[in-house]
Parts: sequence; structure tokens; C-alpha cells
Amino acid sequence: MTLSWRVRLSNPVETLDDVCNVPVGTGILLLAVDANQVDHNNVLDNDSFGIAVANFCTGNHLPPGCTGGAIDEDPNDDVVSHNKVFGNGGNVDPKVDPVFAVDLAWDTSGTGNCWEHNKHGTEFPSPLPTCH
Ligand SMILES: [Ca+2]
Repeated sequence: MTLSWRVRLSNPVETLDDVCNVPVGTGILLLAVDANQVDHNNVLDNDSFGIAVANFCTGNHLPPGCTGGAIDEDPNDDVVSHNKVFGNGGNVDPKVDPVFAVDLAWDTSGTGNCWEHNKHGTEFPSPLPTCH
């Protein structure tokens, strides 16, 4: 199954939940999650980024260790593979560091995260770690 992700609406959420913090133009965000696989998606033309893997605190613009150990803040052992990811990052949300305004983004946190067999335009950092 192929899913297409295009998030073009501004975030209309006005309550103080975690969705409020999601940047406008987010494709797929793996925030602090472990052992997830994101594959066979079309992630196209999102304003801020395509698929991002990030630490909970970094992703929420908070200092390292922001949860005081309440959760594992790092993303670990996530696999991003066989996706088509193009045209993302052209109008980045001011909440997002411009270096992450790419198709495939990683803040370099966590261990065991890898990327392979994606068709994409831009990435940060480059090259991203492969799975083998
Ligand atoms: Ca985690």
C-alpha cells in the first residue's frame, strides 16, 4: 500500500496539547519513537520537511534532558526505507531549524536509526546512515 502525505494546512489546533507544537508543513515526524519502520510512502511538497527523525527535546525546542528522564527522549532503531520523498522544505516553519528543511532529516540523536532505498532529493545530514 502506498500512502501520500501532503500537509498544507496551518495547524488549527488552539489547545495546549502536543499537536500544537507540530510545525506547519510536517510530512512524517518520528519524535522519540523506537523501532518504527516508515516505508513505501510518497511524501511530497511539505513546507517544512519530508520525513524527520528527532529527539523529543530537540523537536520541541527544549534543552537536552527536558523530560528529566521521564521518557526515552531519543529515537532509536527506526528504519526509513523505500519511500519517495521530494519537494519538501521549500517554506520552512520558523520553529524548524533551516538545516532540517529537507526531504529526509535527522537531528543525529539516538542509535540504530537507518535509511535505505529511498528516492529523495535532499537530506540532512548527508549521507544518512544506511541499514547495512
Ligand atoms: Ca525513544
